[in-house]
Amino acid sequence: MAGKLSPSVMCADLLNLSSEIEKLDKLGVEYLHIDFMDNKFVPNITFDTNMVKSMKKPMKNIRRDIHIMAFEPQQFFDKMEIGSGDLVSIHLEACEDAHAVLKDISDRGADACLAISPDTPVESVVEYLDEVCAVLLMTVYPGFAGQPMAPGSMERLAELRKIIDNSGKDVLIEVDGHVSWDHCGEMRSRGADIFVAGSSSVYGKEYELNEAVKKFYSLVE
Ligand code: S6P
Ligand code: MG
Repeated sequence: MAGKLSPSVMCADLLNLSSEIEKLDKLGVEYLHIDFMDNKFVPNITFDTNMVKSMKKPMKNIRRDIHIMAFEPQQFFDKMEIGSGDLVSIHLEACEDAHAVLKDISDRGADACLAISPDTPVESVVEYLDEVCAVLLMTVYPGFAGQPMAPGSMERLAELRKIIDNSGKDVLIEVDGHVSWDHCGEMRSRGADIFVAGSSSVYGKEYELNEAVKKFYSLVE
């Protein structure tokens, strides 16, 4: 399977959100990465639940990839209208019972994904592998775009790939944080499947969006 792209909408032109989403959709990009923050689990706020819901409107084929950086994530699911077609990540560190939250996501028809922050051991995902479509490996500390990669991230990615492959489960790895032009190819060869692209790649200043997307796919084939 070729690498899939999930551009991070917090890095897009937020005053023209609808056309930004339409552009990505027309380019055939698989996912739109939507960072939702509660200003408690992480010290920042991006979109409210209503905006996360509204982002569905301009979408034809692209799918929401909702990354919830918040305590008690279940409280937001109804308002975001989570359902079929969505990929939804919740943080292991933010849930009292991550099994129950992942089940809630799956029961709504969405694809469940477990996110882990850079200080959480990769082995901690093992008991959830039956319940998820993907693991989101944070390669920066959650909360902000434009950060350097957290030390040890490449090694953690290879280790996570090994753990998943040894389990025999069909679980994808999504990488999020400084997935730069320089890093994305190596991340692909270390086993990443879905790439969150932000200010260090497709939303950098060097290329038009269509050129940037093409270049990204060529690096993660
Ligand atoms: C960070 C968030 C990420 C960022 C992404 C931005 O809390 O989860 O999804 O939006 O990392 O990309 P970059 O290339 O600026 O790191
Ligand atoms: Mg994110």
